[in-house]
Amino acid sequence: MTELAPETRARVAARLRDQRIETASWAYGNSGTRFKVFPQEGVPRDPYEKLADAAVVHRFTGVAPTVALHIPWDLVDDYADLARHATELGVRAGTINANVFQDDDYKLGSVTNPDPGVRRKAIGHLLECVDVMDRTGSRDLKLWFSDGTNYPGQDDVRTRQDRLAAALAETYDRLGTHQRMLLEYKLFEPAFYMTDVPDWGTAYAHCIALGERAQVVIDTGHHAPGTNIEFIVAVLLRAGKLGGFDFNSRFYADDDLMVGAADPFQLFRIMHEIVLADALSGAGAYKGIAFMLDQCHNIEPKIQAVIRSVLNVQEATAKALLVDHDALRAAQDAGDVLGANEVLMDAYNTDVRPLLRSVREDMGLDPDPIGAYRRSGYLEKIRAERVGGTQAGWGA
Ligand code: RM4
Ligand code: MN
Repeated sequence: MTELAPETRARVAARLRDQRIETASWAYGNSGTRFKVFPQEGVPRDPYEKLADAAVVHRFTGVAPTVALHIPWDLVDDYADLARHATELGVRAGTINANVFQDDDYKLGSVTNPDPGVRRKAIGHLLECVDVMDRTGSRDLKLWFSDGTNYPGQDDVRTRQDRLAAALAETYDRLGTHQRMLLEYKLFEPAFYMTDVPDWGTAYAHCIALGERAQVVIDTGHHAPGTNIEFIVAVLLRAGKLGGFDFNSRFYADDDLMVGAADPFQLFRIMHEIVLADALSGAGAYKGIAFMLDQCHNIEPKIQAVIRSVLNVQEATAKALLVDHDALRAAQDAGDVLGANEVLMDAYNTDVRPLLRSVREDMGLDPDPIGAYRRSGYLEKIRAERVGGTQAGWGA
């Protein structure tokens, strides 16, 4: 690699220092597939311990100060106390994720259920999540609906859209002026025939109807294979409707593997669109895009996997920041197909690890977060300490 020009290095380093990545509380708990959950030693027993693990990720990476919570998996009596605990650990509660997919009542849907009583219950939960946000100081409410049908004719598509719109409107109206609603879409699963919010277009249409503070969230695992996700990123950015990401990677369906593991090039292409639009940090033209991890570490050590994921996002971002925009635009304007592609590939093929190591040193961090974490003995400590009780998982 040719040496980076000092001004390029300084520009990229400054952006990397300012980048923020939110980790998810459920990544620290036990998880698995519908076939088996393999419990791990040292897994948190409650949201307080999840926050402690998240704080460790932040301690070693320096860029992960917030933690997304999932209600009711992270149910506590006193959210103000939980928020205080987070502050003491050096982190903060981030996005609040609603859960209207695990009660028996939701067999035929939550906010789209044919039964008005079930719809009321689901909306009640969404409103409660806004109460939680008020207490934790969270900015974003993230909504993912498992709603859908398994058989043609099972329910009326347009009526279900009406029910969804009504529920979203009631929840949106409850938000404070500083709070946002992030609407997530997913192609299929658990519904197999029709999903009520299957794609970005549907999410976008609902967000447009709701207003400015309703935004689309892109979970990278929620598309059909081969979908050009960076195109969706670009279109939503242009419309001012990209609220955030749930990062993860997938080989087949919604695999929830570590971001950047399956397809680091796709992650680079996504971050390239973000950098092009000056949307990387709140200071840019686009304020407040949430860069979140939504992953499950079923067989690998969880905290280390979250650290790895943060580093993967940083590496993709660093490469995206190295794209020479002037050269790219010149090649594009000249119709130089291969030249333009080469500009992009040059950046992608740069080894940014030395740059990131020095950025971490500048931040007073160990240049090797994974090595530092392993040497810290934290895993051995929690394995010894967290004995007894019920480990956190998807039910708790
Ligand atoms: C869903 C969706 C949500 C996440 C849950 C755990 O598939 O991606 O964002 O909160 O899973
Ligand atoms: Mn998600």
